[in-house]
Amino acid sequence: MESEMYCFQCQEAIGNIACMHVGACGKQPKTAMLQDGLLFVTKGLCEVVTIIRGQGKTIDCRVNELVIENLCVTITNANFDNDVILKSLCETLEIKKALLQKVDACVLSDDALWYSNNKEEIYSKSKLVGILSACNEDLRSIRELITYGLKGMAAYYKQASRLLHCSDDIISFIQRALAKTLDVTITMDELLELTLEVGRYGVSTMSLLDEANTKLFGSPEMTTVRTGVSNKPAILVSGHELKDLEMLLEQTQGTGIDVYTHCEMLPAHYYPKLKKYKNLIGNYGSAWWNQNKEFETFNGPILLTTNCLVPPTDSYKDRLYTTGTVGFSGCDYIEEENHKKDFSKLIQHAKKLSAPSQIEHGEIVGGFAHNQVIALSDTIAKAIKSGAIKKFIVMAGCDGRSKSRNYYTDFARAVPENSVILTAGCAKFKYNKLPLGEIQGIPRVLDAGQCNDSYSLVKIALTLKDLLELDDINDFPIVYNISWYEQKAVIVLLALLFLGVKNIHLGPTLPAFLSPNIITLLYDNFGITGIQTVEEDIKKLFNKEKSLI
Ligand code: FSO
Ligand code: SF4
Repeated sequence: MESEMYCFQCQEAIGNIACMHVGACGKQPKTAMLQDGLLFVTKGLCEVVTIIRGQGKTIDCRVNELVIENLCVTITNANFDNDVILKSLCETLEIKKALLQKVDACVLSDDALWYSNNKEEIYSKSKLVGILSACNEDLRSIRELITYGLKGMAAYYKQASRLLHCSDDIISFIQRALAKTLDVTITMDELLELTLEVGRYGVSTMSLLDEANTKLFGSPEMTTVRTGVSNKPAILVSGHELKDLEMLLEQTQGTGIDVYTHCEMLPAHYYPKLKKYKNLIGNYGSAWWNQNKEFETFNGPILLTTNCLVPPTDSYKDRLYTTGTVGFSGCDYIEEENHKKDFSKLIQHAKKLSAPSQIEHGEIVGGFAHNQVIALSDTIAKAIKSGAIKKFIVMAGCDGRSKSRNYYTDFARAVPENSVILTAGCAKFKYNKLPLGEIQGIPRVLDAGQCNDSYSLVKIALTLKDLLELDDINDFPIVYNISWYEQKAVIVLLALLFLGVKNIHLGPTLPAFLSPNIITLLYDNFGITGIQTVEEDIKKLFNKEKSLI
């Protein structure tokens, strides 16, 4: 049967090949087609913009914003609303057409020049420009690796820019790099060089977001978060946008409505300026893929600020609100005007609904971003020197619905008792409620925060390496067993490669978009491998003892 779509950008690509008839995420062929079209016209826009910049002219803010938004809209589990995607596609074409008037004589690709304002023509073009339009498997693979890394970078950049931390350097790089993916003359070596450059800019973007978050909300600190519920009606917030949560907390104060976090919003509790809100009660539930179950029992309105959105069931669809680049046809959308969002609709809605049903009762401890861990570095260094801590293992990344991900729960249980797990991202929900204990007062699972806070983990490793007077990050007793799901994990991976981290174990499967030759290349150059059984991987990662002092 001929495929109706072709998407392999996330770990759930069916059969670890591609989603060809409907996405495992629920994406329909028409949405996939429109997303392909949106990416195509965005790349064309980036070629035009890059030439205009090269000719010494400035680019309007809306153009820069649009490129970032378009990339975010195509991220896994972000936007399922065809009308929204088509609208962005048409706006991009119009902006590109206007900008073409500004270009001094030069050669542009057919892709950059393509224009139509006819819906049927736009659909036909979108059908032709999907992933399979590039015929060389290895070039396609590396181009997609770059594109997905840029999508992840755009997501983090968007968060930072909402906190008024912007960078022309990052924006122009994203545009330049996207434009290069259209260049049919580019060589494999040039693409590999570009891949590492994406990693370099990934580090800058995560650092920018870290600076934005800590400036606005303070440095994360060790915090205990409740997982039970109160008896008041409440709103649940998911996704990564701390700014949305802050606005909602401000607006719900004194209304009798409580606020809970879900999945990647859990780390909000670690920030001093957010945890001071008395109506921020606790965390409800676990990782994104459990939302059909957990949103149903929450009983109140839910706000999705970024991916990961699972198509809602009818039982709570009328309680689901989206904002930012998230969208689902039939769900209310909260607009932003003059940097403000009005959540009164959710608050009024919450008042009519009952309190959340209790699904668990306990605590989660987190807040171990770089400043908190560095404040504990003397205690940690003593524990390392005394031999109480032998090794650190980074288990950052994403969670997901595949059963094979139970590997990470079993692996966390099997990690030797003299080792500490460093985590960030929604991967932690596989083991953050296990009683894994402490070493000399240091919890054995140190959660730095959201997936972008993987940046903190690198900073922690570098600080401890210096403290132990080691020359190379790879001499520090740290190993990596990372679980990936979508494109933000791709930028985290490329950032780690740029920083010189070697021998990363990546699972639960290696990306479907990597061709066999590119997998070999990543193994030869960086030692990246897939996972095997818990027993084999524990043996591999913990039996090669490195001298600590
Ligand atoms: Fe998870 Fe989803 Fe943060 Fe991702 S909620 S999977 S890598 O969007 O962004 O870790
Ligand atoms: Fe499939 Fe992932 Fe693409 Fe969704 S985003 S269609 S699950 S590969």
